Amino acid sequence: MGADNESRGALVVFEGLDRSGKTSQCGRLVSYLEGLGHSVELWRFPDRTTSVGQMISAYLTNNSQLDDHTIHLLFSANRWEKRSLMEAKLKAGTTLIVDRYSYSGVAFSSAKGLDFQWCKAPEIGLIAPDLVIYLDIVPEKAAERGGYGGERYEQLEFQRKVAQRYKLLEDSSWKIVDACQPLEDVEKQVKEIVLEHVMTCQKGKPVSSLWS
Ligand code: NYM
Repeated sequence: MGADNESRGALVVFEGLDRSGKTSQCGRLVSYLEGLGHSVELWRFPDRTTSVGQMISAYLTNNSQLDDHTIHLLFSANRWEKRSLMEAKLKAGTTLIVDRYSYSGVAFSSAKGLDFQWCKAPEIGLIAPDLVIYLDIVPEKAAERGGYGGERYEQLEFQRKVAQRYKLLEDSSWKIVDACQPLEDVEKQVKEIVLEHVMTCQKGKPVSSLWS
């Protein structure tokens, strides 16, 4: 894809509860876009490969204990350490499909009882997604899908609280897709929505910042 000033990649974020199908949908979407000849990369947060990401991973797997505020800021720092690379990729014409972003950060931490606005504050200034696909599933249905993996947060009662917090974060960049449908139906809808947004970004839609 072209890398002139007019044409840039799209920042497409997938959000949803644990076991809502984000990871499968992201993988399928990337293959589809690659097949159409787009420059595209799959990213995920937390990015466990960095040193901050390793601290987060140790926390999620119960190998370390951290204060709730501290882990919240680490999740945010993990996005900040990728911000300039993200901007460079988008400007060079690469579309980024991102499995979780700032919305997860706020939904999960505020579900623990942290102040909602406090949770949003460290995300201000990160690149705003062009599109957020929220894979909507009732927590009970998600829990039925082969069970949770045993990481921190993967409990039905907590996921119910997360779902309520997510609802408070919906904005005009969101498209809500019913994730209880068969995988193929979800995939078809996702492809249609994403293609439209990729085209809009190629036409020169400016990059904007959270949370405005
Ligand atoms: N999570 C993820 C947060 O609590 N805050 C964040 O900012 C992000 C990006 O990490 N249960 C939580 C949500 C998940 C967990 O994510 C690990 P994944 O997608 O299972 O690797």
